[in-house]
Amino acid sequence: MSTTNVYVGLGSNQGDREGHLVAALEALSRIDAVAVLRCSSLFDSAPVGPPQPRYLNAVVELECGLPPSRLLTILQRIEQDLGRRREGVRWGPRPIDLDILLWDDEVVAEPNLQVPHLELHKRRFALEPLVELAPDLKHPVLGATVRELLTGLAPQDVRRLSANVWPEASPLVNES
Ligand code: PH2
Ligand code: MG
Ligand code: MG
Repeated sequence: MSTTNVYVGLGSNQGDREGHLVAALEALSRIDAVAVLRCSSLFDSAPVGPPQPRYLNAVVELECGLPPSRLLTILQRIEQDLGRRREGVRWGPRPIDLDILLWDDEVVAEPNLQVPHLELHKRRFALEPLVELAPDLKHPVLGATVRELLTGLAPQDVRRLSANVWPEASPLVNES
């Protein structure tokens, strides 16, 4: 089976934020044909979008043997299982959000999925954790590395937090 390194952004700003991120991580590690390779630290971040509570954000690196559309469907299922309802406001509050940020150095353009994530280069809450894992990874559309994208970004209120339950020091967890 050929596999791809995939970076998934996790966010939560409702309920037990860290609990939701940990539950999502556990669900990711149970997917057949997916192995969780590494986790970033946790970052507490001011909300981008309408007024709402602060987010907890992180990024995980997966080794994935599935096509992008299949992984997307599974991520949406995990979001639902963790209480996410889709009818909310755009960029509104959510117990869990799982976004495919990068799919190796590939561009994915499908009706319901664009990778790299269209907002990635504007979002410090996604780039900071991503830089921890893969600073030299190139954005396949913009050509800059993840570290360069972060350096060029205006300040945003994003603070690294120490974790309680989240596996702080990657490499981590059980591969499935
Ligand atoms: N996600 C959003 C909208 N705004 N703001 C922060 N700080 N973190 C997020 O994960 C986030 C957001 C929609 O996906
Ligand atoms: Mg999102
Ligand atoms: Mg999303």
